[in-house]
Amino acid sequence: VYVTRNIPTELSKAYEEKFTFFCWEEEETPVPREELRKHLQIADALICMVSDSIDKLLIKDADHLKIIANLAVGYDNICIEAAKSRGIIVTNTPDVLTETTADLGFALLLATARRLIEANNFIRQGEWKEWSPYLLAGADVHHKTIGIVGMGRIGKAMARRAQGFGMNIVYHNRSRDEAAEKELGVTYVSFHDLLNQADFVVSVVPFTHETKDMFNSHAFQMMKETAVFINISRGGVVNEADLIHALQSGVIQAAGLDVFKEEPIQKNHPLLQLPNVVALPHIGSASVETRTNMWKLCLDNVAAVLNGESPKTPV
Ligand code: 8YV
Repeated sequence: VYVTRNIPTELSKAYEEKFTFFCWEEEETPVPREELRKHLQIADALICMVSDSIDKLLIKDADHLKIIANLAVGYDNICIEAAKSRGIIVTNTPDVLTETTADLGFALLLATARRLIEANNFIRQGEWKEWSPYLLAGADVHHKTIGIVGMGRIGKAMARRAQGFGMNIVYHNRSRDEAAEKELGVTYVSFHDLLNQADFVVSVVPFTHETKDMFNSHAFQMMKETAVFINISRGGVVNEADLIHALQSGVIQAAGLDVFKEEPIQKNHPLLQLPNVVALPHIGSASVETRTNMWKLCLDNVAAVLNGESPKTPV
């Protein structure tokens, strides 16, 4: 079993009698492609991350591979077609990370609206000289309209949190979800209407050919000038040049971003120079408990497939 990061030994221990684990041990650098290719020629199973691109060419040479277990719910980093054509099963880690990712999504929304990072920097830099009425005044969250783009598991978990804040909740999705409407009191609207109405536009869509660059200059133009854009899905759904322009020229008010087109994002990236951006290093599911559960699910899936059984969470 090849693992592109260090798997916690307390988790892999239970499987060591049956499987041999080879891990890429360097925390600071991703496994070089050639190294990965070499291992994939002999591996029966691969455990990988969103930052590993498992493309056609790698899969073509993976003669023994039976399963690619992604430590993520999103799987846009894997060429599913190539895996399918070779009969390699792909699994992901849905459900176990839903609530944790929605917690982070809401934290990012609150931090962006209420300017928490600016406020934290302000006080640490000794700039708090006196109290004034509009010092670091942000935007209210409670009772505003949230527009959730993507009413999947995480979208629904965001809606549950928004209910607690007394928010009006609109959503857009490929297809209408009447069960969610009943259960969560959310209203289906077109993408256009969502952008028009929402004070907070939250992207929770998977990255596909259809969602690529869906948040572009047209979309930002349709949003309110006071709108806050939150992205906890994938950087590829945003046209970043258009977002930078929208944030610089007051087309929208602020953005909270956990994901970027190129990750890791470089320190001098224009998005990181803007005061109205809160940026996080793709930590949506990064709680100790959830990361452990994600590893466990990956290992369960690998063990099932290598034992000739069906995995728990196939893509
Ligand atoms: C990643 C994510 O798994 O699940 C996803 O799709 O984006 C995250 O939860 C995480 O960054 C580790 O790869």
